[in-house]
Amino acid sequence: MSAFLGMPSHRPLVILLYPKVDHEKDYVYFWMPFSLLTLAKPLLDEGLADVVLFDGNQANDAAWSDFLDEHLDRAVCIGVSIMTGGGQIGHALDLVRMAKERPGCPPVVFGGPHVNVLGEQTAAHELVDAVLVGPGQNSMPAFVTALTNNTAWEDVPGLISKRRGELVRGPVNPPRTGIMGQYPWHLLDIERYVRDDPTVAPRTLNYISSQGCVYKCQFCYELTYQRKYSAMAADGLVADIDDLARRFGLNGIKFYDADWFVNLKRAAAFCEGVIEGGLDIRWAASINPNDILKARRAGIPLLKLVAASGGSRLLMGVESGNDRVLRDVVKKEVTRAQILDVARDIAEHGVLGSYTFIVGFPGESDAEVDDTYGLIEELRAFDPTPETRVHLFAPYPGTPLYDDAVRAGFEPPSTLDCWSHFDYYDSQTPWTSDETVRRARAATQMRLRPQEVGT
Ligand code: B12
Repeated sequence: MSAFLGMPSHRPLVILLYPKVDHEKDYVYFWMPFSLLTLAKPLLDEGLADVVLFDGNQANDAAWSDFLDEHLDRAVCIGVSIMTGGGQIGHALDLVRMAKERPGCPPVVFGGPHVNVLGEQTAAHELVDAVLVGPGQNSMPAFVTALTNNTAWEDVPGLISKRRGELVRGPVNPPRTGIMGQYPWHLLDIERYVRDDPTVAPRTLNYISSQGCVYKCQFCYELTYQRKYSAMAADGLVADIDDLARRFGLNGIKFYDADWFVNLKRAAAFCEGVIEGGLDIRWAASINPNDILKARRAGIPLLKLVAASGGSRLLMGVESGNDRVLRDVVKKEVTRAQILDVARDIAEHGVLGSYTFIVGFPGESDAEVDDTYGLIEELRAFDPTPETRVHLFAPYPGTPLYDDAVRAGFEPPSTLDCWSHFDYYDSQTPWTSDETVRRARAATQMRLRPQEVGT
């Protein structure tokens, strides 16, 4: 019996928790937690559980306490999503502690980007009953089934758990993700996530249409997907965006895929679908410079289609203006000259380019950093004037440059508690000077209202 006739549901309840991310000062862009929507979808679609979702970016600790009063009795587990940095791990542990202090708290399972690279270390924490490494679309339904059927956790893909002081492991959870789109929007109060984004549109919502990336940037977490890329097909994506826009009165979509343009045929078909379907939206997405070069070689008029379908902003990780750093350190597979060429092309199509850079790579010389600032100057001469944002190199666990950073003297946190307050916006590497930090901040110029900073 469902809650449909006013009767209580007899399905088990899964609590999903997205702990708060501490933003930079005045950061405005927190968005719908797709990490959890993607987990909720198969649980609901397969009728395995009812789901309630708590977003710590929208509600405080007191609200979590009320939420536990209301739901904890019925819950079979609490699923928590964590990424490294932004203080999210600290907030996760605080909220889980509050739950664990209550009688009858069900198992707490952690997943998400941090777990995907530091699963064992996370599982070792006293407040963590299990972690599920890899895409949760695969593992969460199996975990909930094991809980409700009272069967062994060891069969759950990606599982790491403690038993009598030892870590127990499930089978490998492959990095390809599968199910995406038509998310259970009713779990969120969507209106609270709509943003007036000056680079997109007054009523903009975020969206994720793919997972994984095919490039090899040596600092990037996406390498954990082992270049296995999963994406929604263009027609389903257009339909889902159309449905969202109608339901919630949206006129902007900001795609937060790692690289929205990996599949160029899909990208082109999406643009055509938006044009043919007469969707009145503006949209923004991330792109790798190589995507534009590949589209040219394939004869796909990519930027023309982007502009014609309402694409207003392209976010591109440029990383460096120095060819040695691009080639040997980042493995960006593109030269400075090619970057200037594609950026000019973007501007000529009337699309806002938003370029991000990284300074402070291990072994990077001052002259190489100067090349990056020189490139920023050149890019800012284009019309429309691009946004530029300079990040400090941050060593992310699981990436090749993390190991280089450790060899160069970076001392990583060694426990989940130590990661709790790790903040990538402060310099974390001993070779990065205050002057490097100051210069990076000064070169960050975004097209936002005063005092706002976003991505
Ligand atoms: C949106 C976003 C944000 C938002 C916050 C989230 C929000 N809701 O508002 C904002 C913009 C605030 C943000 C901030 C930061 N972010 Co961010 N962010 C993203 C982004 C672009 C999308 C996240 C998303 O929805 N992904 C889609 C979902 C489906 O993927 P997922 O989260 O990985 O979830 C899957 C699995 O991990 C797993 N899973 C996730 N949770 C759980 C939970 C359970 C229980 C289980 C079983 C499984 C599971 O299953 C999911 C489905 O497959 C990702 C990049 C990306 N495209 O993923 C980066 C990313 C998550 N961010 C990252 C980082 C590091 C940050 C920062 C901490 C640092 C920075 N410089 O950007 C900042 C902090 C800001 C600050 N200090 O000011 C990294 C995390 C790397 C890591 N090792 O943890 C990512 C992966 C970007 C990257 N490639 O480096 N971020």
